[in-house]
Amino acid sequence: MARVAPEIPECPAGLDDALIAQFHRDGYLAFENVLTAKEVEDAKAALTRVHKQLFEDAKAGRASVREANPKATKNYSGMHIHHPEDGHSIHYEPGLNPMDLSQAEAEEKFRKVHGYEAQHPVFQQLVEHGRTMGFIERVLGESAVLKGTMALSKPPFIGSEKPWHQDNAYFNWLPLELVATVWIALDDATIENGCMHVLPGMHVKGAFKHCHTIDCQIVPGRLDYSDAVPLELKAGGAMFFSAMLPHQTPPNGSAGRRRALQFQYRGESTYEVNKEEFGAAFVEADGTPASCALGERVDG
Ligand SMILES: O=C(O)CCC(=O)C(=O)O
Repeated sequence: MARVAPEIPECPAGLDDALIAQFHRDGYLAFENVLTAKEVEDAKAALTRVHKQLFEDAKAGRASVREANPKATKNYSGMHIHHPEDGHSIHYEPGLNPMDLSQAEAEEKFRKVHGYEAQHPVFQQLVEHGRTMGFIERVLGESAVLKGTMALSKPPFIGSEKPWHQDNAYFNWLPLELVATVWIALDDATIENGCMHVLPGMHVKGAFKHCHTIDCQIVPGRLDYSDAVPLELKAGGAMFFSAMLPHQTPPNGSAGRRRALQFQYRGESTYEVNKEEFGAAFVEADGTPASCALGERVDG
């Protein structure tokens, strides 16, 4: 795997035709200073606030604390706190019970917060920001609809790997090309602490079969990862990528946290289909079903 991270350009005021063409060629764009230092600090404080509220709701019995499904793969085997009314949730690293920890300790050990956009005005603004949704609308070529939000954290030393995958493998919206994600670094993201890695240009090669190993991931041996590019971003830097682009993040081997916000969007002309219909569209060149919903369990 290539280990040299390219220099990332400053965020432009807008995306011109050359940058749009670059997105379609490479499957992604990455810029530094997409968010200001203040926007990053506000987002980190809002994330702490959302975690604290849900943690306190769980302590008071207003939110449910759930063990993972015993059949879950490693990356989904940690405990969850789930809000019963709007469904936003926190998912922790495996092997710990957040209720045994202080709020601050638990916050340091979460792995994902899902569906938080309505929980804080800072997030309500960020998901509609000209440099998040605005840029996505430029690369999709039409108005965008927010599909989902995640906050992704890799706790120091235990933050786990997110294996190679295509985001569309998890979804069910068509056409496949009209779904894209913004990933925003809230801490400096480095190779050591688990920055994004991508395979430039591979978004045009169609779907790759996914299976369930430690996560829902591209079947080992399907792709050559020697051309993978690590995208180190300073806090406030962001990448915009096609839901067809294979990407991955390594474990956090450092003593610091690696937090990121991820907003997933679909073009307004996209339409939702059921698992079977999506399974028939998200296939490899020879028709092999490739989505997570149709992926088998492969222990490895
Ligand atoms: O932030 C990360 O570690 C990886 C996020 C990601 O690729 C995903 O959740 O689809």
